[in-house]
Amino acid sequence: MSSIETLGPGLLERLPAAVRKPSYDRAALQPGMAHLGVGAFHRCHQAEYTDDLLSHRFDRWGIIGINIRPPTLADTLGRQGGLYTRLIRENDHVEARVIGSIVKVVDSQESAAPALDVLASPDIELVTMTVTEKGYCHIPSTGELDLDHPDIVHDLANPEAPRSVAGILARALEMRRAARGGKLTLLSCDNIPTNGIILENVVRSFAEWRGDGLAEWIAANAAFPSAMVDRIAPAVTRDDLGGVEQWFGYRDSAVAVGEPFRQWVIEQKFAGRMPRWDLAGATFVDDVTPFEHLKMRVLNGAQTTLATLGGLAGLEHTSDAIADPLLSVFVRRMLVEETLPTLMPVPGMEPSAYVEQSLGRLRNTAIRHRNHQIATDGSQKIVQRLLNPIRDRLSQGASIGLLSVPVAGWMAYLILASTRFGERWPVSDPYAGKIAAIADETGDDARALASAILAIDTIFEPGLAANAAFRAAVASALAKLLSDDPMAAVRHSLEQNGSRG
Ligand code: CS2
Repeated sequence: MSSIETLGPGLLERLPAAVRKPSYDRAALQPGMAHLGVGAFHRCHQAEYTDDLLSHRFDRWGIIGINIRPPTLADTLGRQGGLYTRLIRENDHVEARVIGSIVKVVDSQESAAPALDVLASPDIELVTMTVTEKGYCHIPSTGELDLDHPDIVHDLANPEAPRSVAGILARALEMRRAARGGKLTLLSCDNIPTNGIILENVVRSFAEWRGDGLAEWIAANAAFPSAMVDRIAPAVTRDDLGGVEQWFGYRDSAVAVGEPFRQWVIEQKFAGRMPRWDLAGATFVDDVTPFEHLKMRVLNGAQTTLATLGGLAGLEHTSDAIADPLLSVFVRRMLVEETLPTLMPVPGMEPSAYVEQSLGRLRNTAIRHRNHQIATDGSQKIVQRLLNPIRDRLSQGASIGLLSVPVAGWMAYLILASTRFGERWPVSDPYAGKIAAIADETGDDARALASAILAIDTIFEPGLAANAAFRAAVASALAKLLSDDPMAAVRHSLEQNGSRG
């Protein structure tokens, strides 16, 4: 192997001119916050905003990055002193920058103890997290803590050695109370609706169960703001790592790649001191809801639609799916005709311009976002992306013929992964086993399959599942999606739901 140098503090002063480096005194940076879930998204989003803020106004806001699930961090970010290259890519354009805001990483996959040490420390005033939708162990249709979840069952029995995010945070807060520690803001950066409320729900449920006034102490000493976060940052590939080596001549095993667009809207509800991310382009508001609906229903709704339908059509990436003329027409019409009318006014944003901007972002061919990656954990995503707008449409007495197709697409995607339907692809979704069992028992009658899946009330709220128009639209689309010509479902729905604009 060649003797290419690896990125680390020693290389900072010798980086090629094309790579921007932190403009503040990184060696002087002290930790003030912790982040749970140091994946590609965190490295392209919160850590970059923090890096921007530090160059603007240096303060004690270094990040301690913690992973409580794989992958481990010690051999990648850890070995590089927390430094990594963040690439912004758009078609042929590449912009590189080394981000310095992560000062330390902690692996806590085997036991919660290392994470708890950090979270309970008085230096830490804020905990941010990207732990994926399913990381909250909540019931998607209600937002309540899922008391049957194996990690929750475990943590309720072993509260001092927790495994779940909720269990770890409740324990950390308990340790802070015992140490007479300071107040803590806990900021979820995951794509679940009212993410602050859900986080607060799951932590409070734990604390109430623990008793001894912990829930009251948390209510007085912690804050759980909601936030809308946005930047497309797919899982990093070998090519991305190779690119840095080839273009810039050093090795970096913690590269992150994102698109140019980024947005962060944060509810102004803090327990104490907060990083002034508003100076770095984030927005602090009183109510995140309109922003969150816009983003989850338009951008994320389009992604899930293209991922499931594109996946069924054998297309690999979002950009391949949106380059398909039929899927491109479908997704725009679905958003404009059915999704937009469900949105509340968003200060400073024109919804149809937002749709065009979002579709433009999805066409970026340099962002290799795999349809299978986006389809992962679809059961945790479809409520906020598709089912909530469908529910709103039904309550307005309006059509849902287009939005129902990707719901059937999600069903077909998991059904076709079952043994009975030929294990078309490997899937990862907490409901994959349940849907495979339904497929095995029910066989290939689409109406019966749709009916059995719609009966899962932790995903489909019973009022919605009982709606005749919704049931018929899903069953009809599902029959076609399971046939040899899955795109017939898309063509048919476009014909049936004549354009009104
Ligand atoms: C994607 C999101 O994988 C997924 O579910 O839809 O990660 C999406 O790229 C981000 O929410 C964009 O901000």
